[in-house]
Amino acid sequence: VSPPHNSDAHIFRSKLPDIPISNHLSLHAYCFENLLSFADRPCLISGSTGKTYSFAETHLVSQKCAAGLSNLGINKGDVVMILLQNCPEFVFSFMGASMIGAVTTTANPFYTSNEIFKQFTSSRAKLIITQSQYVDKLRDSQENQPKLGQDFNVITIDDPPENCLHFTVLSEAKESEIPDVTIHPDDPVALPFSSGTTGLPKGVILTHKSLITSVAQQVDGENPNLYLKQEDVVLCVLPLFHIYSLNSVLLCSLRAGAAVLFMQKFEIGALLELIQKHKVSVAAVVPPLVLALAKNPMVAGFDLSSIRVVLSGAAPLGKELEDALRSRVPQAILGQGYGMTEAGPVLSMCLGFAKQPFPTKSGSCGTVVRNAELKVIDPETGCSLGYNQPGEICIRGQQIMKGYLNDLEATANTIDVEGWLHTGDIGYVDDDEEVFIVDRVKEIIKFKGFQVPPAELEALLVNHPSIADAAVVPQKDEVAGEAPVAFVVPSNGFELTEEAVKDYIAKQVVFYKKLHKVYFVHAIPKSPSGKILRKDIKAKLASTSSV
Ligand code: 4UV
Repeated sequence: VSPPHNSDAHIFRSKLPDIPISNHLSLHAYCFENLLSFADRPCLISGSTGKTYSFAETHLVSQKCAAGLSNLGINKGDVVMILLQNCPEFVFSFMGASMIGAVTTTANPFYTSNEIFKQFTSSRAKLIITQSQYVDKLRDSQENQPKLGQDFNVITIDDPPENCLHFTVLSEAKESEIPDVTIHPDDPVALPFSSGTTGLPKGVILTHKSLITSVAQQVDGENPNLYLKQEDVVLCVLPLFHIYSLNSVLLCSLRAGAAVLFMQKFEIGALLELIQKHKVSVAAVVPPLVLALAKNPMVAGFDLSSIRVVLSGAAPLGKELEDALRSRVPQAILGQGYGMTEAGPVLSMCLGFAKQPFPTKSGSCGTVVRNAELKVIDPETGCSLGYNQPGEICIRGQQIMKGYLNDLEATANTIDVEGWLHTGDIGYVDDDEEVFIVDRVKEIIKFKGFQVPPAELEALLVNHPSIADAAVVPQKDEVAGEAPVAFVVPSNGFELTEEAVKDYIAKQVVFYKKLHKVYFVHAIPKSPSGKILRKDIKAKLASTSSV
C-alpha cells in the first residue's frame, strides 16, 4: 500500500537547531568519549551500600566484562540477557556486551519463569546475568525450553547457586583480551521487548546509531535539551530494564559525566533518605512516583532542596498532580518526556530542561527532540494535520528502531515506507511547539508506566479449559493510571468465578499484569475480520462503572 501523498505534510521540529551527531561511533565509544575530562568523578553510586565507581573504574570494569563475555564464547551479534535490579553490574554487563558487538536483552527480574523464557527463547539469548534469588525461576523451564547449565550459562552477581558462575568471571577478566571487533553503526546493541501498537511483546532492535542519536538529541550540543552537568546526581530508581531509565538516566549520564545513584526498588522512605543524603539533583520518575512525592506526608520531613529537575514520563501526568508536586519542590523545573521503546525511545522532551531553557506549560510532554521530524496524522485518511489538531503522532529520524526482531510484518505495520514510525498515540502540537497527548489508539495498557499487552493475557485466558473467548482492556485507576480488566465468555456448561480467573492469571504473570476485575459476558464484540472491538468494550466498561 502506498502512503497518501505527503509532500505537503506539516512537519514539526524542535526549537533547538540540529547538531552534528557522532553516530558513526559505537555506543560505548560515544558514551565514554569525554571520559578523560571526568575520569575520577563519581559515575555509579550504589544506594544500598554507598559503593562508588569513578568513570575510569566504570570504563575499566566494563572492558573486563567485555573480555570475560568473550572468554565465555559470546561473539559479535550474540544476545546476552540481563535480569537484574538496578546495580553497577547492570552497567558493566551492558557496556561490556557493547564493546564486543554483542546485544543485550533486558528483562524484568520479577517476571515469572514463563515470561522470562518467552523472551529468552525469542531473543535466542546465550547467557543470563542475574541475582541468585532469581535462579530457581531459570531452572523451572518447560520440557521444550532450554536448560540451565546445558543450553545456557547463568552468572550471578552474588554467591552463585549450583551450576552458576560468579560475576568475577566477567569483572576479573583481563581487559587486554578483548577481541578486535568492527562495529557498524547499524549493528544492534540493545533488544528491549515491547508489544508496540498490537499483539505480543516483540524484540525491538536498537542499534548503536539509534541509541547514540537519541542520547545526543537529549544531552549534546551547545544548548542541550536535557542539560546534565558533571556535578549532577541523577536518581536511578526506575528499572534499567525499561528503555526510559536505560537511555535517559544511564546512557545520558554516562555521556554527560553526571553521577547515577541506584535504588533497587521504590520505597518512599528509603528514596527520601537517598535524595537527602546524596543531594540528588535530577530525578527521573513516572506519574505514580510523582503522586508519592506530591502527596505522602513523610516528604515534609526531608530536605529535597537539591532537586533541580524532575522528569516524568512513560504515562500521562495530570496537571493537578504536577501542580501538587510543584509545591513540594518549588525550586525544581518539572516537565515531561514522551517516549516509546520503538522510537529509540524519546520523541519529545520538556524544553524547560535545556541549558538555556524555554518557558513551558504544565501538561505538555515537551517539544519534539532536535534532529528529528514529528507529524500528526488523521488516523482515517493518513493526511498530516496542523497545529492544535489531534491525530496519531508519527516520528522520523535516525534514533528510531531498526525494526522488530524476526517480524517483518509488525515492522512494516509500524514504520511506513517513508520512514515514519506510527506511535498509536493521539496528540497534538500547540502554537508553542509543545506536544500534548490526549488518547491512545493502540492496545497496550500502562500500569504505573509498565507495559501490559492485552494479547498476552487474552492468550492465557483462552488457554483455560472453561473459557471460550476473552478480551482484556484498560480501566482507569487512581494510583496506577490504568489497570487490566477482562471480559470473559465461559465455555458452555462451565461454572467460573471471578476469583478463579484472577488466580489463574496471577500465577502466570508479573504483578502488574494481574487482572483487577473480570466481567462475564456472552460474547466478545468483534469486527467481521475477527478483530476484538476494543473501543466498544471500553465504552461498555465506561458505562457500567458509572452506574
Ligand atoms: O514503550 P514504552 O514502555 O516506552 C516508554 C518510554 C518512556 C520514556 C519517557 C521519557 C524518557 O525520557 C524516555 O527516555 C522514555 O514509556 O511505552 C510507550 C507508550 O507509553 C506512553 C505512550 O502511550 C507511549 O506510546 N507514554 C510514554 N510517555 C508518555 C506516555 C507521556 N509522557 N505521557 C503520556 N503517555
